[in-house]
Amino acid sequence: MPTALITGITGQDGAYLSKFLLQRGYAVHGLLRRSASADVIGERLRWLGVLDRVTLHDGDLVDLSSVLRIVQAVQPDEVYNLAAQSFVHASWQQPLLTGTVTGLGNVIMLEAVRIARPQARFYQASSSEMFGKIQQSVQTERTPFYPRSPYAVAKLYAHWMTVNYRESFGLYTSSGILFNHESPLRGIEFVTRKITDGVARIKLGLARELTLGNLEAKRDWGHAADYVRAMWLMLQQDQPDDYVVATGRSTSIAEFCAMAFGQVGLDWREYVRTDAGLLRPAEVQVLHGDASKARERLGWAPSMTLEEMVAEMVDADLARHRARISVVQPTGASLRPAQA
Ligand code: NDP
Ligand code: GDR
Repeated sequence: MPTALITGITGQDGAYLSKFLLQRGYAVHGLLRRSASADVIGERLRWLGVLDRVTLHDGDLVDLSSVLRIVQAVQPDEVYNLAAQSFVHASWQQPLLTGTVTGLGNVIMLEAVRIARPQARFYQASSSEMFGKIQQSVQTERTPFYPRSPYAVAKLYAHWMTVNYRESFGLYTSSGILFNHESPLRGIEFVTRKITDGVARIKLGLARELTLGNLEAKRDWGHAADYVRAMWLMLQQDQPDDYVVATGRSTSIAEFCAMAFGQVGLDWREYVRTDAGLLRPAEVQVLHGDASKARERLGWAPSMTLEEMVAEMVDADLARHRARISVVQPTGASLRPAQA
């Protein structure tokens, strides 16, 4: 039975990847950082029905001793480094933490693998944010990077360290340059989930409006379940390499709003307000990926359309709020809108 170790197992991608690997007969282990809210930390894994099928190990990505001990004990065949401070907006308020976890954390993981399990195959969660102020209208593995946030700068450091460990030490390290991918398990601070949650609350009479920032920004959005498959495919190749993973379709926040509100028969323009306080100090205005290399070499293609994903996310948020209404008064704190 192959063994995988996932950092960031409690996040969106960690949960979907766990389910994917379990279905393929893997023993799945994950790094779990200590939280005062331990009772809710496994919610995504529970939602996918896999919480009791993964083995969680206490540790923190920025604590080499804990990571090293876990790699030594688990002896993984594959390591997926998904842990990060992943919210771009927060990275201007917490640049040092973001640099430490999102940047240096990757090298801590690489070191643990180099010392304790050098034959393991290593996946790094790189990001389309590294393209930032885009240098080519459609981005591929050969497009020059121009990061626009402390988050993207940290990811770029981690990306090049992953390449460097491959070239310096001959480790099997691959980096997936993944464009935005969403799902019903997306954190509520990210714009897609904030919108689908807002749609559900407005539809059910729990809120009157939704406040957003830049409506003109465009993203290339796919579904997380499709993108974790690409991560796994990368580690099944004979040689490690870097791959862009994207749908090739770029959509604005305003267009996403139109789709999500349209899903419940509402006109988004009647409900969406903008607040300059939600604009970013330096914005990534548009991202549009070309995943030809992943398609040709990995045989990867997305299986779900944006319309299908939006419908799934809106339906899931409607179901969540309906379930809460049945047990909580609508004025309860748990129903307050996200402020991200
Ligand atoms: P999430 O924000 O949902 O998950 C992040 C995970 O990292 C959580 O499990 C979190 O734990 C964990 N984590 C954060 N800090 C630490 C730490 N110090 N030690 C151990 N674990 C930690 O991210 P996603 O699942 O969306 O993304 C996965 C990875 O892919 C991230 O690295 C992200 O930057 C990257 N990425 C994501 C894209 C996307 O569109 N989703 C696109 C491109 C790259 P906890 O639950 O305790 O907070
Ligand atoms: P992003 O995702 O920064 O692309 O990073 P996010 O959903 O936060 O923002 C996407 C775009 O929407 C605009 N926007 C808003 N964003 C948020 N969060 N809240 C709002 O109210 C709002 N209004 C408009 C933003 O300005 C931006 O242009 C995600 C993360 O998953 C990263 O970890 C990952 O690396 C990249 O995707 C690829």
